[in-house]
Parts: sequence; structure tokens; C-alpha cells
Amino acid sequence: MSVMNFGDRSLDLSLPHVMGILNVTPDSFSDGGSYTSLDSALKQTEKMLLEGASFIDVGGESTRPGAAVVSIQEELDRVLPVVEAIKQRFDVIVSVDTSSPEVISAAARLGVGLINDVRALERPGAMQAAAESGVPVCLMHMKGNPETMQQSVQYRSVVDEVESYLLARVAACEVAGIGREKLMLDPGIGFGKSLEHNLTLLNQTAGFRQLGFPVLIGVSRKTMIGDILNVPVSERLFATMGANASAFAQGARIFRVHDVKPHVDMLELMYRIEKER
Ligand code: 7PM
Repeated sequence: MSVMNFGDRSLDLSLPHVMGILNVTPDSFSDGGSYTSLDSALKQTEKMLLEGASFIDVGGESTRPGAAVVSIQEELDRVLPVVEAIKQRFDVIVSVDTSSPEVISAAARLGVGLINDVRALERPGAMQAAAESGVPVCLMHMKGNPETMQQSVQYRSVVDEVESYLLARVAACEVAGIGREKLMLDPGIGFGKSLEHNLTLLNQTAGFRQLGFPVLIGVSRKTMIGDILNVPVSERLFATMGANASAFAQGARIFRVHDVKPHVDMLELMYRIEKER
């Protein structure tokens, strides 16, 4: 598995990689606002790149738990100009956080290196759009949908259910022509899971890794940390790093985070120490 291709770039996945989160917010003004928002997105991208991010994950906020439904046109308008501008200026793998076939196809034409879909290509047309694009995909597990998923979630066994679901999506991808070498898996921390479910999944990352795919973990600043520590989002970095360090030690290699530099430093040390074994 070690090397994985993402369009014009390839990564050695025996090493840890950081995916920097770039939220693209809607513009309240149609004239000057647009420049300001694109400009700040590019500044943040440059900062995360200099700090050592391998991926920039561009999201139009359509996938957030509890988020209002965003129209296709709105998502295209938010995401595509940012993707295009990043691709023009920087040598980095751009990942697009989307579930829409229209966004998948358009982003692929702009040269994105990864489709990050919290709905694991379940939207009608998404699987075909991804297959035709040839772009690698991160398949994430979510129970329910972003509007309702935090309302009393239950599993017989959360680990079994997440693993069977993702393996079924892998099989569907293969039927559609998306080979296994193009896939990474993500247990979907916080997506239709209680605190206990999230802790169990993080505890079982080593088993999850045994499925044979690169594992991506997204735990940065999430509610599960707030639930344990009772601290606001602004004070969740140290705990985020603890969770990610545990996931790295269990074989996860891609970390989707807000705070790039602290994670690059932590993962460099974790990797150097592990290598000595
Ligand atoms: C509010 C609640 C805002 C949750 C944003 C979020 C993941 C992801 C997200 C993840 C992958 C966040 C989430 N989380 N994609 N997109 N894995 N692959 O905390 O865990 O960023 S949105």
C-alpha cells in the first residue's frame, strides 16, 4: 500500500500526513466580499502549507452536522473558485469535502487529488461521477444524516457496523470501477456516534487499519473532546493531539486537523520513535 497517487502527486503512506481544514464561508456581499473571502482562504492555505500540510481539504459546509442544506449551485460557487485559485498558486494536494456529483465532476476537472465524502458516495450519481473522474476517494462512515444524526444513536456493535458499512462501500466502488488503490477509509468520528462510540472507534483504530486501507482520522476540536473536558472549541488542541497520537500509534496515517504545525511536529516525533523499533 505504502505509496498512494493523488493526481499529479504521490505520498508515502508509511509516513504520517496532515490534512489542513479550509472552511469556505459564504460571502455576504457580492462585490468586495468575494475578494476578501478568496484572499483569506489563500492566506490560510499558504500558512498551512508552510506548516507542512500534505492536503488542503476545501469544504463548502454542506456536510457539517446540523448544517442547513446548501444548494448545488451555492456549493459550486463556494468551492470551485477556491480550488481553482489554490491549484494555480500552490503545489499541494487539494481535497474536496463534498457529496454532490456536480461538485465532484467540476472539482476533478480543476485537478483535485482527493474526494472527501462524508456520505461515502451514496448520493445518487456521486459514485459514477467519482469513477469517471478517476480521482481517489476517502469513504467515511456516518449513521443517519447531518440534520438528525446526533439524536440517540444506537449500534449492536459500533466497530462491526462501521467496518461492514465501509467494506460494502468499497465493494460498490469496485463494481463502479473505482479500484481499491484509490480508496482510504475513515470511521467518521462524531457522525451519528455517542461519546462512548467515538472512544470505542478510536480505541479500535488498529483493527480498523487491518482492513488494509489507509486510515484517515478527523477528530480535530470535536464535540467528544468538549464532552470529556468541558472546554470550548478554542481550547481543544492538546486533547485533539492526544487522540491523533493514539490513532497514529495504531496505524492511522492521515489526520484532518485545524492546527497543522502542532500536528506536523507531534507526528514527526511519533514517527521517528516508531521507526526505531
Ligand atoms: C461542525 C461539526 C462543523 C462537525 C464541522 C464538523 C470529517 C470530515 C468533517 C471527518 C472526514 C469537522 C466536521 N469531519 N471529513 N468532515 N472526516 N473525512 O469537525 O471526521 O470538521 S466536518
